[in-house]
Amino acid sequence: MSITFYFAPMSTASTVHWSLEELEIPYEGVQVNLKDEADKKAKLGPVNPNMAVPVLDHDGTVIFESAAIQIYLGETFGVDKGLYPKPGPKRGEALKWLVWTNVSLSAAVGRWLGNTQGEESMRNEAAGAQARKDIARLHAMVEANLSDRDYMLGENVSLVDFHLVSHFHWMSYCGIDLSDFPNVAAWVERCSARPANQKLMAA
Ligand SMILES: N[C@@H](CCC(=O)N[C@@H](CS)C(=O)NCC(=O)O)C(=O)O
Repeated sequence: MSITFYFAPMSTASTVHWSLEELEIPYEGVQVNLKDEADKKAKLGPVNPNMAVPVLDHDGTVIFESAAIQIYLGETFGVDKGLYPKPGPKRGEALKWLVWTNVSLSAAVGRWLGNTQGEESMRNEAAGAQARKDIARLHAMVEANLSDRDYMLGENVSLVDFHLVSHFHWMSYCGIDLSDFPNVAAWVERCSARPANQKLMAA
């Protein structure tokens, strides 16, 4: 079995990096310098026409898009390790939150960044303010989900937590604070303290 993982530090790839460490499966990491077009072309060109990290190559099956990779890792390795639900209602919940993270939450943060901190000529104050409101509403969804549980799917930690908390790390880096969301703040802290994340943060 061989897994090659294409990543860049402090990027969407961090979500998958965390899961690989938690799953304790051997992989070869290929670091891509996103600021170097030649490096990107050489490393990502053959595996991702979208020219972005993360990419996972598992025995020749190449997958891009972080949510798709998490789902693949979960189904392939996570069920046996207790980090992803078996098929059934909990699996449905896992899919819901993984897709929501990318399609709703990450997209709103992208809109907010583009309209407030992006290239000056592309900024739009009203669109930025709307995106920030959307982010708060989406945070409230996570806050409510965590009101009766320690982790997104219940009492057991899962790849969903690593994926979503990694996005919260990114949002914190972008200046989005959690003072109005105590359940989220406690959960981010709980998950971040895990040895796999601590190892990656120290690397
Ligand atoms: N929706 C994609 C986003 C992938 C993405 O945009 N990755 C960024 C890093 S966060 C990237 O590699 N961008 C290419 C570049 O900066 O040249 C995913 O979740 O995997």
